[in-house]
Amino acid sequence: DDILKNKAQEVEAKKSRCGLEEVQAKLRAARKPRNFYRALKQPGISLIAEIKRKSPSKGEFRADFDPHMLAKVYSENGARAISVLADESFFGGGTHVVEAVANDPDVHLPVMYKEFIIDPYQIYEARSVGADAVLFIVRAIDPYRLPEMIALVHELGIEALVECFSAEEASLAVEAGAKIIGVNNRDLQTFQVDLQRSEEIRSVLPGSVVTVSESGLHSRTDAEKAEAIGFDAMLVGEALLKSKDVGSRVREFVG
Ligand code: IGP
Repeated sequence: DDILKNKAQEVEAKKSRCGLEEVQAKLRAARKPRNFYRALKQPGISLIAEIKRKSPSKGEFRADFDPHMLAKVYSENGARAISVLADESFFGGGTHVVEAVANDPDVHLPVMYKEFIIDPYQIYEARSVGADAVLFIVRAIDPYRLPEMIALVHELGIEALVECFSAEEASLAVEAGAKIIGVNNRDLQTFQVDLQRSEEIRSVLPGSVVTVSESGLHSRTDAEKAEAIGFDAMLVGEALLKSKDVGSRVREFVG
């Protein structure tokens, strides 16, 4: 809740610095979208590898944090998409970080703009820096606005990963037009990871949606569990970011 209040202020400040028209003009010059949906739908569980400097529960992940190096290593070792934190206050990211990764000549994977999105302005902003997908947290968005937010994302030629914490939220997301649904294994209030809950939520989702298991995955065994439950993809941050040899850790997850 604090995060969202903070975010609303941040968005207002951004709008007054750089109006919607300006963002839309920049958007027209952005690179062409890469297909995030297709990237996840390939055979075998797909890895979305995450780039974040820190998190509220874990602090800084590595002393030599370098988004370019991470993106390059993720790409070269079999990740199928990259998630980059746009949030600065809590995760040490930034829109400019997403922009750098999305336009990095060494990176050809689809890039997701990971942010607490509460306003359509942020969707235009994401596309204007070259993002191929955005994250929506169902809990953070008014339910009646979710369909229009998802429709806007699709109109811009990109995808939305819609994150849920319960079967009710997941059904709401499907009804709102979500094609890709993420189940967060970590409760954002208690920071507890519960794969059982994810399995229950996965079981109520229709086969037509692409599903992503998010947070708290630490080994190939976890990846295989997620795959066995029926997830098409997994979103992994900490386990990769904390590793000395990031490349071999990525290969381990990819299997
Ligand atoms: C990655 P982990 O435990 O592998 O670092 O988790 C990702 O799922 C997590 O960063 C995340 C997140 C979020 C962060 C999932 N949903 C929403 C911020 C906001």
